[in-house]
Amino acid sequence: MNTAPRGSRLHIAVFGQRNAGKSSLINALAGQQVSIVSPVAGTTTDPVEKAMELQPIGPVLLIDTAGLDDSGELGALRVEKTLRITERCDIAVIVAPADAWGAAEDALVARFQAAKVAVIAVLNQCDRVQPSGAEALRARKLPVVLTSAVSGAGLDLLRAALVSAVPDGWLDPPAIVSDLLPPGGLCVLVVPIDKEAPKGRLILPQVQTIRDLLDGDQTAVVVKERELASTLKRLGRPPDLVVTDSQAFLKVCADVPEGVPVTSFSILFARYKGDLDAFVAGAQAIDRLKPGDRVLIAESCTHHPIGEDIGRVKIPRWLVQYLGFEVRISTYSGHDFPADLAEFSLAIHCGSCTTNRREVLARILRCHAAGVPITNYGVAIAKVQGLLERVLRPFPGAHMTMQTTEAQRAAEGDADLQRSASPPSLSVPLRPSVVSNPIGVSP
Ligand SMILES: Nc1nc2c(ncn2[C@@H]2O[C@H](COP(=O)(O)OP(=O)(O)O)[C@@H](O)[C@H]2O)c(=O)[nH]1
Ligand code: SF4
Ligand SMILES: [Mg+2]
Repeated sequence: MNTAPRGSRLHIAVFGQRNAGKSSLINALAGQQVSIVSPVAGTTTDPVEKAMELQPIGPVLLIDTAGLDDSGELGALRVEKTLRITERCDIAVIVAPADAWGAAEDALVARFQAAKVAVIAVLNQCDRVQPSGAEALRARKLPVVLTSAVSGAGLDLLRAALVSAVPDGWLDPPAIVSDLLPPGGLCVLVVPIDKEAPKGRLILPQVQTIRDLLDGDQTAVVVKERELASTLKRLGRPPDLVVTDSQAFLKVCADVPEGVPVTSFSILFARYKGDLDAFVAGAQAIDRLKPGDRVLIAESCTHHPIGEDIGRVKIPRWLVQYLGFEVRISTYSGHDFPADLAEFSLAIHCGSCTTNRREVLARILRCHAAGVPITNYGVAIAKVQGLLERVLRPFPGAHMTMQTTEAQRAAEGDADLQRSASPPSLSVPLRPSVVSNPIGVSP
């Protein structure tokens, strides 16, 4: 991806006074020495640009700038050069030492807001100084992140804030399904029509999947689960892929020959709306839950729960059946995601059919920042039904994540046995990624 042209990269520029820690933050974000860090004020003179892949956003251009308090004739020229970047940056990160946000930073915010550039306020050096002024900035609707470029604290939250600030259209999702089939491929879609299905129509993820297949010049055959076996016989050749509603996994996996790839709408949308890898790693953390642990069930909308609601009834029930003990479930709906995530041992997110990829990615990063594994409904259902391996086969990367986490778990299990100790606490390798679709819930 480093071959992406500069113009098609998201431009993220870091501004602030000299010695605020701009270069240190850029280096910490990039994970490498992009810019020279020094206590000598004015070390960064001309803007330094680094084209890189910043997960989960993709190709970005990080721009480090000279301090805006540079003095003298040369300093004035540098300031002018720095300010010219205003015209071409997509996100402005304004950095100040955590106790020193002042009028100069406010003036910068005003400048970027007038230019309709997204702004993030960073109070840096939190390891050294007590932060002040964060609430006042938040009250002005500015995203504020507390960081230490030295210890790395707050960097995940800064990444989450960057994802939230990404302008529409930048986080282009991958294809829904068409890239998993050869040209002219044949896909069978299994759509249960039960009492939870909306009257007279299909739900959005099903419609979007059909449309994606048509856009890919592929063939979609849509059946209910009861007609699946007879339809497979009549097709004349095995389909390239079978996609089912997660709630029909068990029957569909039994009816489809072992050699035919199977997955679910939820898993397709886990990839499309976010990061399938992260959700797989998160689902594996179900095996680490202990009695009484707190599990967050997060829904993106405040739909009216009907019947055996998936988030409130079915998933909690399946989870307890799988674990063999009770956990404490808290459900959050809509845009309020809990501020304090640290009390949870796992988050299970809904399919997010009504929200965008950006929000889901930001939530994943916030969970990761708090050390909380996150998965989603579809991946969690496959996990507790023992079908994760089969439904991940079409996704080699996510399949490998599953195998790696299982091997780690097995190694930990061996160590536990040897020590005869209690199970280890959560330590799932978390990589940024994300979501799925509504299962039995109409969007
Ligand atoms: N303690 C502490 N020092 C920092 C932090 N960020 C930067 N520094 C130090 O502050 C000085 C200036 O940092 P630099 O990144 O060059 O600042 P810039 O002028 O804004 O680019 C260097 O000595 C850094 O090591 C931080 O978060 N904590
Ligand atoms: S999957 Fe869709 S309908 Fe269900 S809670 Fe999430 S956003 Fe709402
Ligand atoms: Mg610098």
